[in-house]
Amino acid sequence: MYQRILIANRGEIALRIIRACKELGVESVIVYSEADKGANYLKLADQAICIGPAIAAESYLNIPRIIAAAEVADVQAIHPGFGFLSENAHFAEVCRECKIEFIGPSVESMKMLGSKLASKELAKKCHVPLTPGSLGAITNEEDAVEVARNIGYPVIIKASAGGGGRGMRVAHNDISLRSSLMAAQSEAEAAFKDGTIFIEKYHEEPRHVEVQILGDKHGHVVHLWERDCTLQRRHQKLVEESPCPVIDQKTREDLCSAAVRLAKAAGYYSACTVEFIMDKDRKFYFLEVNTRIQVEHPVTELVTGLDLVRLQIEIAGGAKLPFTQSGIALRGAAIECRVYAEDPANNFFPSPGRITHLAEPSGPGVRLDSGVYPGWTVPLDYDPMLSKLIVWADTRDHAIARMQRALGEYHLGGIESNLQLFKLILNEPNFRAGNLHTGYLDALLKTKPDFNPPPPPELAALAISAQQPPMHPNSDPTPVHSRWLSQGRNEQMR
Ligand code: MV4
Repeated sequence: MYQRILIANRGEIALRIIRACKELGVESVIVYSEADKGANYLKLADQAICIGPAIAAESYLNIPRIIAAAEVADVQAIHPGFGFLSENAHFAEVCRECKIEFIGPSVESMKMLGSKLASKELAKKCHVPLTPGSLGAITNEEDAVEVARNIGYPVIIKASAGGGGRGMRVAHNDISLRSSLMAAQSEAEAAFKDGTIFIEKYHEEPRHVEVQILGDKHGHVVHLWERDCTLQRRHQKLVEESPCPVIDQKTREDLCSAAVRLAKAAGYYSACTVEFIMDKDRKFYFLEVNTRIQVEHPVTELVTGLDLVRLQIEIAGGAKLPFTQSGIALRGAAIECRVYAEDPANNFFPSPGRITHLAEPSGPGVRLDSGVYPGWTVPLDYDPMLSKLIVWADTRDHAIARMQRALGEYHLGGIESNLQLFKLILNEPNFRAGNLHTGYLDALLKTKPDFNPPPPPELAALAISAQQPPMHPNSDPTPVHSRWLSQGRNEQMR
């Protein structure tokens, strides 16, 4: 096992990794930016090194500074967490050149799975169900129209290098397809320095279901069952759960074994997530692979009893998986709510500032992964996620009751948060019935006056409706405020 590792991240995931290190008897070195100098988790690490100013490009995304810290502290490995450098194959390559282990997959699997087209090609080879579409890049309008007519409208244009919904456009006919193509291409070129695009049949009102995978460096790959992450808003997940409440055991086994086939074919080691879309007929279609530990990993930890971060560190050090597939049980139900410092009553605008009061939930089956404390000032510079409240119970109904109880114990003062929104969601008959799709929350909020900001007086005077147009993946999914924070968004950041 390593003597010492460096954690190249911040907030609750940094603390999560420090905790895994302590349990492993590994020393932890945490890096931090000037914005995080007062963070409480810094004291829990064995060493803390300031790597630069608040702006992520000069701290958490700055490869030379992170490598310099790793060399000064003489660590053997770096855990990147999620967001920031976690899916940056160049960073993994630099680590390799510096003889520092990157706690994650190989550079080669990161590069391959980072391309949606390459991963779709691999998925096809191993008989993982794919959405009908152009198998390969679309390079001209005529090919696009031919593919679209063959698969039938509506279609979706996606960037091969994109992720988390960025750069997607929906077209309902030849005209809108033709007019969207160029824009999609140049957007992708600008955002990812890769203008490669492809076309797929567009699924309306799907569910988002993903499979947790673990592989070791000896060729063993297992799944840790699935998570349902359908409840989201503008590609920001809000509630995740395991198991998916609407699939039978046969569908579950098919889904999970498809994900294992793909990870095996990619020669994958460490943790990854294979994402699928599920349509109304409960048929699933491969979307993409996330080659990092995800925000919602605790949901899987609670239903399997495993420690994913510990396993990532052990696998990086060359350990064999300590179990086989038949030893991984799926027990009970777990739900996670992501608590953000943002105001649902004001268009989910970030609400940074000082936390003046904090009461945290606890008790049976409750886990709180939090990066904040009373007196902490939530910086504007990064993703405004404060904590994750995760509960486990023997059944989904009991887990919902437990989450409601825990939410009732949770109080945050001094800043706005989305805690009240979760209370509303957990009371909704459709949520309780597991009756969800990716547009569910937007549709629900439109029916709740408390969650629709009143129009500013000058607009009200002009009688402009406060109602928003329906959200389509072709409109810019990034809320205005997070475009200001472009470099700092966790998870979605690449
Ligand atoms: C789709 C889709 C419908 N049809 N692909 C969004 C994130 C990116 N990973 C893929 N996404 C989608 N791909 C086809 N062929 C709808 C979405 C989508 C979505 C997917 C998962 C979770 C939330 C979503 C919200 C809007 C659109």
